[in-house]
Amino acid sequence: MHVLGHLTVEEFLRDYWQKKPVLIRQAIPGFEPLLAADELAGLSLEDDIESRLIIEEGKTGAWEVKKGPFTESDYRALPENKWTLLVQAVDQWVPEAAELLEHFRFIPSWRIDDLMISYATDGGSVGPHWDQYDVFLLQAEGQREWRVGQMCSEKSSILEGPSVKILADFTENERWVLEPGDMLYLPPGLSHWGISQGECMTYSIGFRAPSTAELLERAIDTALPTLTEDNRYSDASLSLQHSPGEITDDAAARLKSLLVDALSDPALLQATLGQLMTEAKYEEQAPTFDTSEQGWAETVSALQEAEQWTRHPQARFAYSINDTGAAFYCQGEIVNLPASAGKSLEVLCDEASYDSQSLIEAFDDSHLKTLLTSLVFCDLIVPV
Ligand SMILES: [Mn+2]
Repeated sequence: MHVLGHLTVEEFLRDYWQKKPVLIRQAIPGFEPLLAADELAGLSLEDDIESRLIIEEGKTGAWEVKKGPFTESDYRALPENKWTLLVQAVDQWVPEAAELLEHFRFIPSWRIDDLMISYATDGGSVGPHWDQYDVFLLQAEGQREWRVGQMCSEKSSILEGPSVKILADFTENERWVLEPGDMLYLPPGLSHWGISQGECMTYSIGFRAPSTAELLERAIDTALPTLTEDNRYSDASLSLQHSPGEITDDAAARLKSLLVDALSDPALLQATLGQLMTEAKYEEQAPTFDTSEQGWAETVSALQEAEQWTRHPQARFAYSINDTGAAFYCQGEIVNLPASAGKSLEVLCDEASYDSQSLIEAFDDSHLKTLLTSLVFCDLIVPV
């Protein structure tokens, strides 16, 4: 399904992605909500599910935030209106929500974070704010008015007091009322303010982008084992400098090229992204990747118990291919494989589900058999 309405994927990527907002009327014509408001509230009672209630005029002041899990009495204590329930990672609990995310694979799948659902009563909003991440806001039920304003950064001033970040200043540039099926894309940093008109539900398809600090830390961790005492600062091009105590621009340039060299191997850089971006959203709940001791015969018979298999809803897969071989990434781990594994890894990472017989036939090399065995016995792929 194409969810970009009047835009082609190429136009969207060229003109809007990470650049500017775009409203897509009837991105999903006739869209029906995947779950009812009381079912969403039901999810927020569960211990494993991340949820928040935001009350505009709360008992502890403006923009009171409560963290779930909630109880029925939390709901009974709410005011009549101007409150919002946010439930994170609904795709990990509701298969239809995971299917909805499949339509956003025109962006690399390892960039997708989760599907958050917000339910708001009349006038409900989480205030004018901005996020570090790209988001598609799909109106699922009822109407919400979205106002977008200025670009923001960590320097933008935030109201003191509330534990949600509410912008001290919001300069409105545009506003739209979204109907069910309409979708608004917002790039990172753009201030926005969505106010419910009556009861409404909005689905946020959010993306993950690691910070430079996280990436650098991970890249260094990956590079360190490859370095020896022979890798060292050198200055064979040294010329006489006026002041012996000065650390010159030339010295800085030598250091720069040394650091770039240490971090420039494409396999190292792919592994940095692959490991970081496949970390589970909730590591304490998600299955972990481990090498299984089971044999291939056990794997085949386990796979044959169901016709169709799919990724565990909390599993994150990605892969890379370069001159030295292929690598599979899962739950923050890396498995190095021969380049010939590329086709099988593509199926594993890109297909929404797998036919068990085709999997068995495609994973016909010893490395791939070991990988598939681990995925089956670690519950990283599961029967549909
Ligand atoms: Mn937001």
